[in-house]
Amino acid sequence: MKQFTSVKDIDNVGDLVREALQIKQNPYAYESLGKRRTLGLVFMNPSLRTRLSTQKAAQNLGMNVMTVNADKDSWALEFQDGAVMNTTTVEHIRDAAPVLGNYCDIIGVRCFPGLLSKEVDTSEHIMHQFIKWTKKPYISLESATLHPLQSLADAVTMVEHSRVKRPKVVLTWAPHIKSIPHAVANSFAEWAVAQEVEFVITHPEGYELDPQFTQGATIEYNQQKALEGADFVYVKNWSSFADYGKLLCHDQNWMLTLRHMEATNQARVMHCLPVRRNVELSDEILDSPHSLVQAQAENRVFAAQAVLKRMLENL
Ligand code: AN0
Ligand code: CP
Repeated sequence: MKQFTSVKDIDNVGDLVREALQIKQNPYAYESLGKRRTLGLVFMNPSLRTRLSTQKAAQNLGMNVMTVNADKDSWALEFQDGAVMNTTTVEHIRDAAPVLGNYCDIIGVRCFPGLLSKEVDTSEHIMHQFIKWTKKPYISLESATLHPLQSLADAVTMVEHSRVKRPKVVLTWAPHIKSIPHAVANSFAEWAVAQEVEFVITHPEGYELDPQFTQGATIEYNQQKALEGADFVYVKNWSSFADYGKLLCHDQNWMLTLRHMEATNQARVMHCLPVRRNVELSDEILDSPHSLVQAQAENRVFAAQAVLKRMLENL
C-alpha cells in the first residue's frame, strides 16, 4: 500500500479488518518489520487519539516515530504556489516536504478543512502537496474531507460487537456549538457502504453530506424513524455542506438520550471522540453499557498497525 487516504485505497475492507483483528491478538508479531524505518507525523491541528495510537502502532512494529506540530514546534507552512511570503507563514511546503521525505520512510499528516471555501477544502490541496513533495507513502491522519484510520477502527469495532450478520447501522447528526468538519461523517459513510450492513443516515434538512461519499445510503430526516431497529448508532456533528461550514440547527432534541434508544435493537452507540458531553451525546448514554467509545479508541491502534504493516511490506 502506497497511500491510505480513503476506502478507495484498499481492495477489500473485510480483509483489512481481519488483519487488524489478527494484529490485536498478537500486537508484537511483526515487531522487527519496521526496524530502522521512520514514521514522520505532521499535525496541522490538535489530536489525542490519532497521535498516540499511530505512534503506538508504529512502535509495536519496531519503527522510529518523529512528530511535528506545524506552527507550534515547527514553522508555519505556506501552501500557495507563487506566494509572496511577507505575512505569517515562514516556510513553503515545497521546501519543507522534501526535508520530511528525506528523513522519513512513511509520512502521516492531519490537515483539517478551513470550512471557509468548499472548493479549497474539497480539493484536498494540503494533502496533495504533502504527497507530491515528500514523495513517500502517505497515511491520512484526517484530511479536509475524510478520516480513514477512524473509519477502519470503527469497522473493526462493529465486527467485534455485532450480534447479527447484517446489522442496521445509523449515522445520526448531533448538535454542537462550533462549525465542525465533515470528515468523520463522510468517511464513516464511505466505509459503511462498503460493508455488509444496512446503512441509514439521519440529520436535519440542510445537513446533507457530499453525495460522493453517501452513494448507497438511505437518508431519513426523521431521527426516531431512522433509529427503529438499529444495532449500531454512530453519533457525530458536522456543519452544513450546502451552506458551507454554517450551523443551521440548534435543536437539542437531536442529542441522543436513553429515551431515543427505546426504538433501537438495544443498539451500541459509537462516537469517534472528542465528544462534548450533554451537547452532542448525553452522560447517560456515554456512561452506560450502550457506549462503545472506548472500544473504538482502543481499536485505533490496531487499525493504524494494519495500515502501517501493509506500507512497510511494500517499501
Ligand atoms: C474533529 C472533527 O470532527 O473532524 C476531530 C474528530 C476526530 N473534531 C472536532 O473538531 C471537535
Ligand atoms: N478520534 C480522533 O481522531 O481523535 P483525535 O482528534 O484526538 O485524534
